[in-house]
Amino acid sequence: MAAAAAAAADALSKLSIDDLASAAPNLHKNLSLLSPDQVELAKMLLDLNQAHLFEHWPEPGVDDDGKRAFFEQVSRLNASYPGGLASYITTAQELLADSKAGKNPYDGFSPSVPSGEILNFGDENFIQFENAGVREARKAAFVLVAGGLGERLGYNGIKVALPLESTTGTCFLQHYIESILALQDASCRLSQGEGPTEIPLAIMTSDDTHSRTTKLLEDNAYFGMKPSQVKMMKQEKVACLDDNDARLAVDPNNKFQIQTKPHGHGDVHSLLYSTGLLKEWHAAGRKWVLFFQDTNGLLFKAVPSALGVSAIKEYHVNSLAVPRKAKEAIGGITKLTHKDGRSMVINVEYNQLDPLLRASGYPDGDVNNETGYSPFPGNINQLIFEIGHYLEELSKTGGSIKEFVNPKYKDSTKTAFKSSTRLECMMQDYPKTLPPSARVGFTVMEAWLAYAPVKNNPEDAAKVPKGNPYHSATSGEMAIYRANSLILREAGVKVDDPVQDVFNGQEVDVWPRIAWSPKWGLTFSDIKSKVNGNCSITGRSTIAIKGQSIFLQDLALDGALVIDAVDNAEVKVGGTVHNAGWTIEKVDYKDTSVPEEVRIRGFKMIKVEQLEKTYNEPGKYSLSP
Ligand code: UGB
Repeated sequence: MAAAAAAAADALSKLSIDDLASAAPNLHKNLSLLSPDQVELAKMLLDLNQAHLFEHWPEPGVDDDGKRAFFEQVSRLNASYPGGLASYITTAQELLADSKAGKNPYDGFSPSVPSGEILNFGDENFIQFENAGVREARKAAFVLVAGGLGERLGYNGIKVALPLESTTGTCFLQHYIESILALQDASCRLSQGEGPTEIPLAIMTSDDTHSRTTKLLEDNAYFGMKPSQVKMMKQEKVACLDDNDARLAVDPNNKFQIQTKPHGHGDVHSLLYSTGLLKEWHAAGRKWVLFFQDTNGLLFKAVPSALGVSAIKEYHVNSLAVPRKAKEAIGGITKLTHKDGRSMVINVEYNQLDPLLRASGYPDGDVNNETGYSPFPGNINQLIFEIGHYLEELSKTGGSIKEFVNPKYKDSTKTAFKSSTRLECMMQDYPKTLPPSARVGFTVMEAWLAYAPVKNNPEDAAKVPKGNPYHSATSGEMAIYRANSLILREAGVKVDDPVQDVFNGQEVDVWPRIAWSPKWGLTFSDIKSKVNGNCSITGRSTIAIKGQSIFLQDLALDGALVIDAVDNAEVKVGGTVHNAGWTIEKVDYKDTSVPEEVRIRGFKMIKVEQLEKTYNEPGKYSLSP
């Protein structure tokens, strides 16, 4: 202890102890508590003009544990940010100065509508891309960003644990894992030969989501994936800033902690790099990394074709996009051309697109055109990167990408903030640092097929302007039924039109409740091969298909049907199924007697009568009531 104190004092004495004693007298008095490493950190903080952090430090002997905990946190904050706290604070000072000066990050750039690959579900082109995507899939790795708390949704649990639909009750994480496993099986069947046979999944969590995500996986045997296939990466929060000089904010609830807030999903790049995972994947012969978000139940319907586009077009970066309503809260894919000739295709976040357009000769800003949509396709943050190119880039940048700061100023002098701010970063900003030679493309798909996130709470969703998507638990579930109905229609099934209804103040189309497990219908060709003859499903019907080899043949369904079969059980389902079925009962989101995951969607299923069959043994079966 005495030796450590002496070493600390010695280290500090080299940093002009007199200056320190006057700059941070309370720190100076507590020197004996610090290790040499902590002294280095203290020096750095003082160099960075952070002496205020020690102003309230009491005499040695009082709250010493708090003082030690303070330096442990500083050490973590320093280690988890590329370039350390010094780099964080310097960048913050620059960005805060730009923000105060009202500098436009897109200065010198003019926006225009980019061109990309536009896919039409079910046509020959789409099927070709799907087949190519399935072939490539075993060389892919998936990355789920799930560190966000989902404040807009206001749900108390983790979002990946929410059911994506209540017919089967499958949660998002289960659906994602089963989709990856289905892709893995299909890909290995198609391309037997050398190469990887397992598709890994990395999940980025944060302190807000880590333990609950791990528990969800462990409690459910990783939903069928090998535990070794799943890699968890936890992102750290970053320090909050109190003023334009980037002075770090003391936590209002603990004066020995720096206040921290999430840094954003852009952390995923530095984590993939610093954990060595990207290198490992590259060395194992993988070619693609696919990033996706926590609550889009339609996503995997778009994955095979989008991956096919990446492979055939040899894109280094491919962003999935959907037609976007003007001012909808998703970023717009935009071509930005600089006065000096440079250009890039990039996501412009929804709060920046409208002002950028207004400042660049579009007086009406972000408005719908004659198609009823904004001409700028909506970024849904499903990104596909070619690993070799990505790794090369990260080897240069360490995974740090362009950040931004968004302080809420007290008044127009822009000298004080309403509350502390911090630097943030977004994963889709990765292409901003790429050279012009990089092949950056995008793929547009219809929103009904590819995008139905669960982000908004019922109250806010009900206020969404008419015609714009709700992005709520209600619309997220209804979107699954609509997509499955439309896909079956395209495959030749007669599916009744939807009826309109209102749940939690949101008017939605209610299609027959059609749900299937990913291994049943991964691609359109797959689904078509499992639907034969004259099949029909009435509007009040529910069908859940769980199994790989279940074939619908001349099935007339008017009621509820649930079929569950092990992989080697081949089941032909036909004839007329008629029963009272399942009904939908309304639930109010304020009714706290109902579980939260149910009341946020505004309805529950009442299972009145169904035909339910389970096939646990391999064999050939026929179900024809
Ligand atoms: N996330 C993290 O993992 N860590 C974090 O620190 C923050 C988030 P949001 P956002 O799909 O509609 C994005 O909050 O950021 C995860 C795009 O920027 O749901 O408002 C979090 O768990 C936008 O361009 O979305 O908007 C979740 O999985 C548009 O594409 C994911 O990051 C929009 O999504 C997204 O976080 C959209």
